[in-house]
Amino acid sequence: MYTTRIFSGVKPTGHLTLGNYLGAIRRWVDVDQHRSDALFCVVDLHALTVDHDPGRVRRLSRQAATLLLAAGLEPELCTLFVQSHVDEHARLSYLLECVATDGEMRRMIQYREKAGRERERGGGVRLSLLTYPALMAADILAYRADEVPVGEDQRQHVELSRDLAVRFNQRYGQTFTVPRATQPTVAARVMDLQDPKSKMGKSHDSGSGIVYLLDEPEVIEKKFLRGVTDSGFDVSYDQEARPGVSNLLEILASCEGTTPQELSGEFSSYAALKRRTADAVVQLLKPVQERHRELAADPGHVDAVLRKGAERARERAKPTVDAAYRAIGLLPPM
Ligand code: AQP
Repeated sequence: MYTTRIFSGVKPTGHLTLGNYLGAIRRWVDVDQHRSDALFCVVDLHALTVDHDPGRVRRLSRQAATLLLAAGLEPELCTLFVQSHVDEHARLSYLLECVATDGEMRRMIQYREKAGRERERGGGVRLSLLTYPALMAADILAYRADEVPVGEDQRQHVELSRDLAVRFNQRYGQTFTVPRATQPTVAARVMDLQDPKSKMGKSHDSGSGIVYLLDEPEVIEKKFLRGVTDSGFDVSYDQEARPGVSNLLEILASCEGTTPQELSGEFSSYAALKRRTADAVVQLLKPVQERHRELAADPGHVDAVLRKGAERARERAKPTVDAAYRAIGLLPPM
């Protein structure tokens, strides 16, 4: 019986990337599922906050679940499920919208960036993009999670979840655990290989700077070898002055279990650094890709894991969400 509970998730808005893997998934597999009551979720409702194709979201949801198993999540050790299969997320989200303010939602960096992108594309901005952090807070608070292992880009949303938990507890009585974000020491923010000032993001339009977990080895090599580096020749770690090289050093350090500072002295050229990083990533992803091929051939198994996972998740979330409904002043069903 573990005393720590962990919750985290991935959005099926695109194919999973090296950023998702190094920033989040690898820790879930190697550490978190072995030391806690851990829940991992394909957060499909979040994929509806931007322009989407229904069939694609369904395919990507299944692919994300299959990849999480291929990466090494074990259904005997953790709970893997799809967000929309557990009604408690949406039920609690509304209550948290009644606790949050529109000002704090509008301050979220991800909202401002994504709303900007949607406007550039000429589309409207969905209201759900603004309220997304309330749903994300519901994802976490429904399980009374203590820890939320995420990449750096999600820290602000976890901070908001903390604020909402504290505010709810103060106003309506102790209901939620106040969660905290955890992030890896290296590769908490993997950058785009073509634009090392921007995060490697799965829903970005151009794929040439984004390494996807299912990219063929030759494609991975090509992406690294063609990646943007910085002016000058020395291979030193300086995220401000040398973002391209520093990103490669972070990725390589994460693959090899060392630090970018330690690695920086080992290279006399950018080409050598690119080559070794490409090789390290290919090796790291090889077993995941092989296992993915096997699992993709057996969708019945993945469905069974998700069905069982949703049951377990529901059992955990319902008492807390019911308690929140009572605490906030809603009459229990007669
Ligand atoms: N580049 C990254 N470096 C480190 N960690 C990352 N994560 C995402 N990108 C990086 C972490 O992976 C987990 C799942 O991410 P997500 O599915 O919530 O979102 P996303 O991959 O950032 O993609 P989006 O939101 O669909 O769109 P874009 O592409 O616009 O960002 C999280 O823990 C996240 O921190």
